[in-house]
Amino acid sequence: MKTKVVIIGAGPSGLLLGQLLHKKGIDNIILERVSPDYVLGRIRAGILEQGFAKLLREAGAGERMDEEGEIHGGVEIAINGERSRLDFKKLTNGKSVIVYGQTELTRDLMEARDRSNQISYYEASNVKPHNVVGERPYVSFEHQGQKHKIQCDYIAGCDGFHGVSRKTIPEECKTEYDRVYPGGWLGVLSETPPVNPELVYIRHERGFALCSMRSQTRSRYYIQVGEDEAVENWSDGKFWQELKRRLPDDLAAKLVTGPSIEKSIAPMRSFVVEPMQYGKLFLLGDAAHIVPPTGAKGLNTAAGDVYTLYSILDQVYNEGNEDIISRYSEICLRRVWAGERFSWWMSNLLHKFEGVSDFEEKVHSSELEYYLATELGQKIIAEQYVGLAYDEIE
Ligand code: RFL
Ligand code: PHB
Repeated sequence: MKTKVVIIGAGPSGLLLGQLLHKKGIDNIILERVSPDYVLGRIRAGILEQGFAKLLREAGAGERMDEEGEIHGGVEIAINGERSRLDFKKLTNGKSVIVYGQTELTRDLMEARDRSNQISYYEASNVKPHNVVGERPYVSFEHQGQKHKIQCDYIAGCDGFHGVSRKTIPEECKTEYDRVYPGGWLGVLSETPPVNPELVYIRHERGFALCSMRSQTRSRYYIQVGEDEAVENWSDGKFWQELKRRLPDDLAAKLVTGPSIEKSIAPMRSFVVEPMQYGKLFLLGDAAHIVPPTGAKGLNTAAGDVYTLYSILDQVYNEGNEDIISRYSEICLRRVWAGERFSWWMSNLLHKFEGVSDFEEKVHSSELEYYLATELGQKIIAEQYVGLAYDEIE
């Protein structure tokens, strides 16, 4: 087999890249380790920046998001029971975010791919990139008991944090920056109306909480839990009780509870690999960087990588400009580190982590109050939350 670009991984990064390249006449093949249903079963991101929404439309997969996604013009932050609203329209010159689940947009991208007749292999095992620094890169894999080999010009590693692509880069050719936070987020999805029309991020002495949603009838709530917590220890009743204790009183009184339809613990980690490119292999999304979920930046930063690689490959194939290839990592990393910094900052200010002294807790609380009390401070948070503009690639 032969194609221009082999894409490893059919998460949002791989599927979005595949569609955008296809629209520019650049053939590609996607190789995914698990089945489509397994990919769709992962309940993850919910907040899309405008840049992401634009790319999804460009990929021909934005129709349902535009119909069903909710535009949010603000977000709330509560500190020990006191609520403040960040008005995006006012603070960011009319920008907003869209509430539309990762599961839904992944489904839309899968359907767009089916319509495009580009090849995808699901349940592909032993996927392995070869010759990535040579003239003739190829990818080998197994599918339904048969061995295959695809020759290509470039390989896009969109295979998430545990994928094979990053591991292909020799240790001496990469630097990894890593920070693991103690504990994680216990999330519950339920068929209940959201407690507030907009998201509420909560700093509380018992730990962080977040009220989010997928629609007006489906809520997504999170509470920060300690390092050795397991989902099995959390009955629905115990989850709702703990959430209520962390909510401001007026929200606790309004909270509608119900059976969970999904419950999982997400770890909190900051991670970046540099560079994000090795020969003809490019890393995108979670394969190259991870953020704690607090700033809603994971998927959105992945979209920044997709935008950069797609713009570069468009210039390579459609304008004959090959020089631009070597700039991929440098262009991405500027945006990546901005997202890392924001997520790290939001996480530290909103969570209660083991090992942080009472003094530091007071300082965090005061810092957050200071930002929320001034328009300038609110602007700094709002501008980063709605997302920085993509760099022009030229
Ligand atoms: P994914 O989604 O992990 O997809 C990678 C795909 O690669 C496949 N794969 C392989 N395929 C072939 N061969 C191999 N050897 C392979 N190894 C792996 C995997 O099966 C998988 O299908 O990475 P991608 O596409 O880069 O997408 C990244 C996003 O999923 C992630 O950044 C976000 O979900 C992070 N995130 C959020 N991001 C936001 O922008 N806004 C949010 O509101 C937000 N909320 C969240 C989140 C992540 C969470 N969790 C669970 C970590 C909330 C949570 C709870
Ligand atoms: C979500 O709805 O899953 C969500 C929203 C905002 C975040 C993280 C997750 O910061």
